[in-house]
Amino acid sequence: MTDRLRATSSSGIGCKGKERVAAIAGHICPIAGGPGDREGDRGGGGGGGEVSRFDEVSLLAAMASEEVHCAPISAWAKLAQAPEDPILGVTVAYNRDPNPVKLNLGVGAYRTDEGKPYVLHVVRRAEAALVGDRSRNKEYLPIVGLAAFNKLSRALAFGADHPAVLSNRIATVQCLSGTGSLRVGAEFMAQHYHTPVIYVPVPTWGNHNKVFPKAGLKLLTYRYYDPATRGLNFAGMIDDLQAAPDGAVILLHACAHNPTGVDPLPEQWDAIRQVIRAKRQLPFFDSAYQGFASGDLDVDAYSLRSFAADGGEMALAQSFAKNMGLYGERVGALSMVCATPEAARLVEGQLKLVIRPMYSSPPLHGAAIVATVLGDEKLFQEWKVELKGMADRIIDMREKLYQALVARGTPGNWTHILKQIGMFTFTGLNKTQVDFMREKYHVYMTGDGRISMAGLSTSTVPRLANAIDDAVRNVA
Ligand code: KET
Repeated sequence: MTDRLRATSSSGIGCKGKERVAAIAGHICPIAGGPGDREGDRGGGGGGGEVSRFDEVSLLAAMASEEVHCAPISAWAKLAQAPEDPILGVTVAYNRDPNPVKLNLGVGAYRTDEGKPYVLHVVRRAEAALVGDRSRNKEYLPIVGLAAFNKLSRALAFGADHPAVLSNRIATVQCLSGTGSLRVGAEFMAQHYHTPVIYVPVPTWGNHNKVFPKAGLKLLTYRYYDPATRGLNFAGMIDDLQAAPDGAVILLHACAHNPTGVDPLPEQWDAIRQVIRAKRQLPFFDSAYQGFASGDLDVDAYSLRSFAADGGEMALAQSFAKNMGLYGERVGALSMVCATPEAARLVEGQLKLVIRPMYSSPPLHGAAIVATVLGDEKLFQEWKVELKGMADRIIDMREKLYQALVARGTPGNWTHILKQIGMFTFTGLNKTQVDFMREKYHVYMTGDGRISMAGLSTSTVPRLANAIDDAVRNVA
């Protein structure tokens, strides 16, 4: 009997048609040459093989006509119900809500003032050029991704003339957006770094708490946000970094800290850097918002560049989801800044060993868009204008929401809406108030009281202000 037939007949175990299957299988075996007829098994050109395949088809047809009933017991029946993701699950709940005035301020995704998703003009133009270029093909990228994309991404983060860039001390690999870059970096560190422990700020982007332990790093925290001042707990942060072990990995948000919108000032960054360097810790930057915080790519790269300038080693996970609006294209890069070009070469080799068995090589289209925009001086300048336009619209929404709350006399101090930076406002609203706003006003935000300012528009500000006002006055 062929292996395939054996598999087919055994799949009927516990079913009504089992005997029938066995009878048919038994009838076929002699025709197929019987057990052990390997030539017939392979159907390798011999007449036996041909007959076997023919009868296999008859067998399947017979089984189908026999009404084989399997008991409806799933291998997965005992699985626990998985919770929705705290951020992406907000969109799931929003999509289920039939109310036409519903408002999604959960996920950090930019919307126009008409509340519509926005595809940047430079992206459309780059795509048109790519589609029109008949010399392009769809071959696999190398494991490390598109070379031009890696070079340009590195230059965007660190500056094209940065000594680390010019001396080939940075290993850059294209990854699946920011999350994929974090994960590949973390997997690499878990395997090869001498102190596989990572410290993340409290609070931090929720997925950090999952990505790093999944990759095998031990997750610990340092103080960051002070709810009393709604600002940075600078002293607490410095103390905790001092107390962390020498060599530990320290996760830092390059700019526009998510979810708090609170960033260290340049002089605070310098002090943070001195502690980290003195303790030979390894800074791992997450840069998901370059250009979104201030509207200026260079200003937002201050932290990265100051760490790179002192010659120490560091890691960077870079995302083009927000600043080029390429969310679903999954474009990002992991850069490992190393002490020597030789170390960078070794790191790149090992990163390839992480990537190949995970997803083999990254996708082409989004990286080609980024490389086209960054590599063309005219498109690059236009991108900067569009980026500034997006950042300015968010800043305008901060002003409008603040004014709307002041106009309503909403109890509390709301100046943090103006002071916080980037896509999000960390409102200070509690979970009960968040749930109340969802129930009564169909306003959706994350359970920690974070709202995506980029999802707000001139016409929806009054609705949000009414909801906040009601929640603050009437829900404890
Ligand atoms: N880092 C940070 C700090 C971050 O806010 C996000 C996304 C990412 C990385 C990952 O982005 P990617 O799309 O993998 O490049 N944050 C928003 C979306 C999400 O949660 O996935 C958010 O906080 O709403």
